[in-house]
Amino acid sequence: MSHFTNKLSIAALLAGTTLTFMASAGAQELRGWNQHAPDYPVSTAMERFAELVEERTEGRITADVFHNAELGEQDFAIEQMQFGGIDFAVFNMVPLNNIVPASQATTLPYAFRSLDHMHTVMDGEIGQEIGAAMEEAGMVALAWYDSGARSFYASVPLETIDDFEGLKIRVQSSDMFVALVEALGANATPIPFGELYSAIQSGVVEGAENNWPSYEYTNHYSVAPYYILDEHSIVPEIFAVSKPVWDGLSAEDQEIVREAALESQAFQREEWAKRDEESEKIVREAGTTVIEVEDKTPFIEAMQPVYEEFAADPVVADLLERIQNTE
Ligand code: GTR
Repeated sequence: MSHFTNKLSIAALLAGTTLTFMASAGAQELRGWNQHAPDYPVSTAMERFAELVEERTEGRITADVFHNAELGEQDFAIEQMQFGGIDFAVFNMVPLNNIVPASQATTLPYAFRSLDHMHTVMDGEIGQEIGAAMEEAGMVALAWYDSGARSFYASVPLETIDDFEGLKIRVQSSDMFVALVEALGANATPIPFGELYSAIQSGVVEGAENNWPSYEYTNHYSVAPYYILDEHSIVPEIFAVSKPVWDGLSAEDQEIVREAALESQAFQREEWAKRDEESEKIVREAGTTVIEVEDKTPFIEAMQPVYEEFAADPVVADLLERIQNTE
């Protein structure tokens, strides 16, 4: 590097530092809650959102994502979001079940036929209506992330529906998921995600349910190496901004934030598809017993009581009917 360019780059560096300093001095800082490790598709997409927001507001708004549930477990984070203690987050729809009844239509077993079906529903009018219900509960829905299909796994052989009898299974805090597990003849125990590995290892529970990537990166497959692909729920995840925080943004910044969330959604879905495959491969290669379920009818039939209980709510019933009628 010549003396001249050297001097120039130092000048540029100094100018840049001053600019960054000026920008961050008056910047609004948003804190984002995230359940997962930094390389998980939800995490990298949230980081993408943060970059876009900072860039497009020219540093007026900065966004920091706290991974690995560093700001607290999911149920706590949901409460915080409702009054602005946390500014933005990505939540699974299941722990929202008890708070926003409309969310139940998206987590009822076998409500969505495929990931594509889920996308069509959530990206359309029904997704907007569910978003409006979320907003009444203090969270502005900006995008829907992927989370694959959830299936059961256990530390003991889990090969047919009969193996569920008497099994202790961890669920998220959702009355619907308690009912779903009980409909299979098992016992449900709500436990935070971060405590699940040791709960399985120490025998507090024998099983749980999740998608390939969560089953894989938490190493649950090493303590619960029987995975039965019943694929009971294709659950979307919500990218939301806390309503009090959202209301404090200018219309221009709201637009930037909304657009950034939607772009992060497209990125997340691509990353999800890749990670889903990779995780499945890792788990299978590790020697996990994976049971394919060719005919899901026994599971669908066993879960009917869940429909009777939760689709009795007229809001859920109406959403569900329209979900099922969406091509
Ligand atoms: C994951 C989801 C997390 C959390 C977790 C769980 O699939 O991405 O937000 O809900 O499941 O089971 O607690």
